[in-house]
Amino acid sequence: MSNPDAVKSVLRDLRIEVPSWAFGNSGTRFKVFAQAGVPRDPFEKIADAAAVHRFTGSAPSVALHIPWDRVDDYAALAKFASDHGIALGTINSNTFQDNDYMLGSVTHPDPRVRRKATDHLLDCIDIMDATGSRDLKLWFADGTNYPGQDDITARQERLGEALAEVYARLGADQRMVLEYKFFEPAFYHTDVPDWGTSFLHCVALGDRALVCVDTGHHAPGTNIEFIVAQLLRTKKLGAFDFNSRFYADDDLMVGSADPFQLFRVMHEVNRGQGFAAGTPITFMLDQCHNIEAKIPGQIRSIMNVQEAVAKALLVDADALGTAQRDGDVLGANAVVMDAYNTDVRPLLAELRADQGLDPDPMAAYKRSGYAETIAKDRVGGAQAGWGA
Ligand code: LRH
Ligand code: MN
Repeated sequence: MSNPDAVKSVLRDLRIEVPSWAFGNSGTRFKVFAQAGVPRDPFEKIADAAAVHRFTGSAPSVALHIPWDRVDDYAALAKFASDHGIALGTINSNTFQDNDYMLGSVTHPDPRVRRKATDHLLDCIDIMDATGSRDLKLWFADGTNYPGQDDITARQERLGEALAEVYARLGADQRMVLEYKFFEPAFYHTDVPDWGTSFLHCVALGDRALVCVDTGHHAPGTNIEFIVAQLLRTKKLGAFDFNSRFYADDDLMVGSADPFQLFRVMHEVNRGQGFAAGTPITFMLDQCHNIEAKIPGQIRSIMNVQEAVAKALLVDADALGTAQRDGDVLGANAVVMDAYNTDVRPLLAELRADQGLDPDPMAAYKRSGYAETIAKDRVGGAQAGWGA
C-alpha cells in the first residue's frame, strides 16, 4: 500500500491504549523518583490520558490496573472518562504484590492462596462489567527461584484450573489476554514464560482467550515478529504491550531502543491484516517513565508507534511478493528497507492537520501549559505509583 491516502486512512483509525500506571511514579528497586504534577487518584490519571488523546487523536482509551485504580464507583469513573473524551479499556489484574503470593498466586502450592488469587481475577471481571471493558489482561509473576522449589508440571495444572474458572465467568463480549514473560521477578522458572505456554493455555480455554505480546518480555535475540506472524496466522494474537528495552524488561518508550524491530513487528501485523477495520488486536502501551516527563513520554510513544505503522504500510507488497517468489534476496530486502528508510513524519503531520490537530503534538502540549497547571494544582495528597 504505497498511496499516502490509503496509508492515512489506516493511521486515522489506529487506536493505541495508554496505561494508567504510566502517569504515576515508577522506578526500579534502587529508586522511584517523584515528579511534580503526578496524579493522586485514578481520576487524575484519566485526565492525563485524555490529554494524550487530545494532542495525538490516537489514544481514545486507558487501561486500568487493579488495585492501583480501585474506586468505589466504576460507573462514575467511566462517566468521568467519557466526559474527557476517552473510554476505560483493558482491566489488568495484579497477583504480584500481596505477601501471600510469595510462592505464587494461582500456581501456589496452598489451595487457600490459589482461591484468593482466582477470586481477585473474578473481581476484575465484575469491574469489567461496570466499566464496559472488553479485555481482562492476565500477567502472572508466578515462578520459582531454585530448581526443585516446586513441581513445574503441577503448577501448570493449577494455572490451567484457575484460568478455566475465570474463562467460564467471562461475559459473551469479554475476552482474556494472557501475557507471558521469560523472567523477573522469578529467576529460575516462570510459569508463563513464553508465547508457546500462553498459546497452549489459550487454545485449551477457547476463542476468547488470546495471547498478549509484551515487546519487553523476550530473551535477547528473540525474533518477536516471527511470534507475531505465528499468532496472527493462528488467530491467537489478542494484544500488544508496547515498550522497548536495551537489556531486560526496561519498559522504555516503544521504538526508542529499537525502532527497526518495532517496524518489523508492524510489518508482520500489516501482513496479517492486523490493522484492518475491526481488528481483534488491542494495541497498548505498557511503559514506565522513570526519569522523563510522563505525559510527553506517552505522546512521543504514540508518535513512535504511528511512525512504525506508517512505514510498515508503505511496504510495496506487490514488489515484495514478486521478489520473494523470484528468490531475489536483495530485491526483497530492499523493498522492506525502502519503506523503513522513508521519512513518514511529513505524512503524519499532514494527517494531524487533516484531523484538526497540531502537526507537532509535543510542541502543542508544551504550549498548552497543562504540565504547569497540574504541577500547581496537584499539591498534597499521595502521588500515585505502583503501590495500591
Ligand atoms: C509485567 C507487566 C504487566 C503489567 C505490569 C505493569 O512486567 O508487563 O503487563 O501488569 O508490567
Ligand atoms: Mn506488560
